[in-house]
Amino acid sequence: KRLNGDQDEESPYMLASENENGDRVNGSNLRGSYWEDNIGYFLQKKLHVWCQLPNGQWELGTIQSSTGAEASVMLSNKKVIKISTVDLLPANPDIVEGVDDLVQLGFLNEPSVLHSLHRRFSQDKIYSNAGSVLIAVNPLKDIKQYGKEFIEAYRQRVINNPHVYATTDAAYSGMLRDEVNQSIIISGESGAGKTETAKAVLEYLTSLGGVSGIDDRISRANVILEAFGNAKTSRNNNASRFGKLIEILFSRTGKICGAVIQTFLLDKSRVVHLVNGERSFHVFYQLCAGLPSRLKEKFNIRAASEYSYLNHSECLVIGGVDDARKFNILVEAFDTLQFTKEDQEHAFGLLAAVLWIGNITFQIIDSENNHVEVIANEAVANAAKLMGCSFNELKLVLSTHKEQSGKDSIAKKSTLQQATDARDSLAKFIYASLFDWLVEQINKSLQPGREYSGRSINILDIYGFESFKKNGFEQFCINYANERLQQHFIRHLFKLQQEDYEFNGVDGMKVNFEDNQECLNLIEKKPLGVLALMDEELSFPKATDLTFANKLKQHFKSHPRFKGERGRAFGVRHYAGEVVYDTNGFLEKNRDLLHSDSIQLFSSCASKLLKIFASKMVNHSYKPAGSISSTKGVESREPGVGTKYKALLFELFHKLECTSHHFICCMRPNRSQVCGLFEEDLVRQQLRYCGILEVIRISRSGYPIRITHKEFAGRYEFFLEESGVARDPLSISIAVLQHFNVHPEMYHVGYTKLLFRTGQIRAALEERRTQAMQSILGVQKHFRGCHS
Ligand code: AD9
Ligand code: MG
Repeated sequence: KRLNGDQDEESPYMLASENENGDRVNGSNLRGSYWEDNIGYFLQKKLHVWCQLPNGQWELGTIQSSTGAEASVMLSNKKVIKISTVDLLPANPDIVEGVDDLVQLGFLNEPSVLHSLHRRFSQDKIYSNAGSVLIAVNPLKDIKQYGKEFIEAYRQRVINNPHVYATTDAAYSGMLRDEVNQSIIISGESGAGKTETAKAVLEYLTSLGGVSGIDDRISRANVILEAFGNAKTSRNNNASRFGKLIEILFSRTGKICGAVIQTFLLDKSRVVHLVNGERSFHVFYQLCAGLPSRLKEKFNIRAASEYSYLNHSECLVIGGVDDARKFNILVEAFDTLQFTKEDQEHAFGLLAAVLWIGNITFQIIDSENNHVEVIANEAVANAAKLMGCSFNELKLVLSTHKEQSGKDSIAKKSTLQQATDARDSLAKFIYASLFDWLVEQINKSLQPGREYSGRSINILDIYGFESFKKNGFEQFCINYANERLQQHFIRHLFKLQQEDYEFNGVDGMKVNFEDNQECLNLIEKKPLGVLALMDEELSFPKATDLTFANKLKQHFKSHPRFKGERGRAFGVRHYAGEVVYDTNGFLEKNRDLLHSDSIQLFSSCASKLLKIFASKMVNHSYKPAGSISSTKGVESREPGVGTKYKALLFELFHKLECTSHHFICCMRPNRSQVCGLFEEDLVRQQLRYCGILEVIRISRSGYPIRITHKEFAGRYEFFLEESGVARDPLSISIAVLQHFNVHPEMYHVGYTKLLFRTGQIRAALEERRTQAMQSILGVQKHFRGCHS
């Protein structure tokens, strides 16, 4: 019935949808009262119901008898149980189950949505629409629904099922039609399939063709970024360790003519420290396995197992991945993007330098003061050679540090901890600078020419929400970025929509959604938020991770999103679950200090790239976090990494604000990264925190398509016989709708916008418009032909 859009007075489906308006996610408020009126109908028609068992799981059953507050229900295994009607929810008939758009579910409740997704997943239908949001459940296997033929079918609209290609096509068509830039925003926890989805988006867009091979260059750029920016974690064999926004630029004719890639906070600590069972960035293993022997000899490259930065996690290979082959693909990508062979060699040389730096060790020379010196071995020699400095220069930088004494700085011998930190900082700096340099070079190669029209599609793919046994500064930053993304999602799908409805005089569009603003306040509020307190510690020389943790506990002891833990730990109740962070290393990572003598060393190195990196530091007048700087006489402290990251995230989401949004929610089907397994509790958790039921509810009861009168009138006024007569856009919009006899039920006329219940009217108008344009062009061509 619902599918047809008409409603039967007697049908319980109508009662359900009416009752549900404004109900909680799992529909718990509706349960009792709903059954008072409808249980007889279910009993008589033997309709399915959902029963919540004591373990929280929902199972299908049919009501056998009822005493009002209690019912006897036969489950699918023929077992009959007695259950309170509070634990029952109406189920949808089989024909409605597994619908493409969850908005079409007659009964909207959590078990129905979950069951529908599960059923679709078992049939390899991993994509479903939830109103304007595309849900993608990671299949963890090749579902054979990608590639040229599928792209063409979606492009020609031969297939209309939900798919990442359909969403991308909607973005592309929207950009051309409305001349508004678009964003495809991909969310989901680690391992949910964001990066693969982003690749499918790119595949679709690049298939549209590009100016002078730019499409191929964009695809290959992704190969480089993945090699240098992804790694195996315990949750994902190809986990992104950086966030990226790719902006695809288009020409007037809708062809790709360039791209801009922006990256966010690389997890560079991974270069020097790995958790057991995880790997460093893929490129290191690819280099060791695939470098041609001439370069292997030149850089003294050995097997990955010989490098301390790689071997300490006891995980050197990923099942099914051929690192040597991947290295060849990487080199092909470098070639396509026009990196010179010389630059490629420089980059590989620096990777080798990082590996050798990791093998540098120290020995104690003064046990009283714990002072150390570098052990002179092949590691120092190789590292110095690859960096283009002398053995002694490198030794000196690693075993001494400068301390400020009044206006002077004095060189002091380092302790083992100081020397190890200096060594690791050097390695992290080289790697992170190399990554930034690569992105810069890639962007140069993707720069558009004069054909760029100003139109673009953004693709956002960041690292997903993470919660490991041990979580550090990196997880804190990653989860903070995901909180920001979640707020953007909530803002666009709920807050702005509701404001729009209110402003345009549509009542009753309130849905309850879980707002994560409170958690964002905990992290980013000034002067009292975790980031601000972390920066405050930069000014206390005696501050430690423990004093920082204690400060947090003192300030946030009654904050609903904060949880004090023992010792150095603290917990945050994130939108996607609670995470306990160990503050060990927080202050040092927030400071991210690079000693001035290291910068000096880089400037004097023969390596071309190191020289470039050092000059960047000098040109950007690098100031260590926490140091006092003065602008126009006002003194302030240099912010730490966390605060700078916050500014970057603000800038990113601000940039996306003025674009038209397309959300894709990726979901992890199980915890074991295996195909075919759908763990309902895990998917339920993701459905809840993404607010999918609320998204469906607002889409179902509302007007998901909203166009300003100005835009609508501008595009369709020409259909009117008396077009061109000076009239306000609102009157023109109404006249157009009346001209086509659109049923008033299908739309709402707001103060600034027209609001539509479905996209059909817009699509039909567009089709008419295209036909009209084609016939005008045809006539013009005909006359031009006659003329010549
Ligand atoms: V993280 O936040 O970067 O840790 P992602 O990006 O969400 O994470 P990713 O795209 O890397 O997850 O997917 C994880 C793995 O799932 C991939 O390596 C594939 O093996 C698998 N995957 C994901 N999407 C698909 C798909 N559409 N088809 C087949 C897929 N396999
Ligand atoms: Mg990823």
